[in-house]
Amino acid sequence: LQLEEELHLALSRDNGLFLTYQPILDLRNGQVVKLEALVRWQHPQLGLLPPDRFIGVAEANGFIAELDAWVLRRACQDLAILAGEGFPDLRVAVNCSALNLCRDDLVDEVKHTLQAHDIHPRRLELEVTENALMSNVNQALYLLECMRSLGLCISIDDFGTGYSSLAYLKRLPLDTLKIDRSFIMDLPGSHADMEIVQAIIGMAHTLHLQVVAEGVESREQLDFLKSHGCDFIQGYLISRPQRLDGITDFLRQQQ
Ligand code: G
Ligand code: G
Ligand code: MN
Ligand code: NA
Repeated sequence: LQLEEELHLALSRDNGLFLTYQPILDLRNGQVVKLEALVRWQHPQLGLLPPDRFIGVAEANGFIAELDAWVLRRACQDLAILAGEGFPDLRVAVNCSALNLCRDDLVDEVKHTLQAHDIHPRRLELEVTENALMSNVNQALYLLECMRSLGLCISIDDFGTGYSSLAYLKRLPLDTLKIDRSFIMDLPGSHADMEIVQAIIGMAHTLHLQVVAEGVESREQLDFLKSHGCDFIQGYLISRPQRLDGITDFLRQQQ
């Protein structure tokens, strides 16, 4: 079988794909307030595959909508489990492929999935990359307005690596901006990155966006980000992405 056939089978049989979650920490109170869902594929021969190995395959073969729908359903199931485990306010952010932004049934799908699992829309967030938003601003604007009226929050992901126009960024109904890991990596040694990160935080706050720094691996990075007003951090310093049971253990230890 070709990789795309195996992936489609894994998806339709719900066999082999699973979600990991990475905590996002609020720097103001030191609490984990949100998790990012990151999909993985345990392939029978190839072993554990990261999304970079198969998201593109799903996109190229016409079933990325199915894959992201699977992720959404699983994330909603897990949100219900988390509430039952004593974390009713914890939120989950899921990644949304650029291709899905063009689907006119996306809003209905999100709405129905939330309803089916009895999840408050406030607990779900969509992460969309900068380029996905900017490649069709009018479409993105319409979709985000719909999502916003459902009650979802929207993040702009991998910020700084794409080609955002500030004029558009100002118009889009976004809640959160995630600074790409590449700008965080060399903090606090790189003078250029220190300036860039400060500028992004300032700009985001001017636009009334909250800021997440991605890929935080050291205490020095945390301290720098905190002292420059960054709102949230995500990265190996806090936790690697883990399966739900690992994450619930982690959350209990944090309490
Ligand atoms: O977990 P990892 O760092 O390997 O993820 C790499 C990239 O894969 C992430 O930046 C993210 O954009 C993408 N990704 C992870 N999970 C999903 C998902 O469920 N759907 C989509 N469309 N992309 C995902
Ligand atoms: O959606 P996005 O492309 O931003 O996904 C984040 C990716 O970054 C995931 O693949 C995740 O595994 C990875 N990641 C998360 N935290 C860290 C970190 O601290 N260091 C590194 N190198 N990668 C990270
Ligand atoms: Mn992301
Ligand atoms: Na990112």
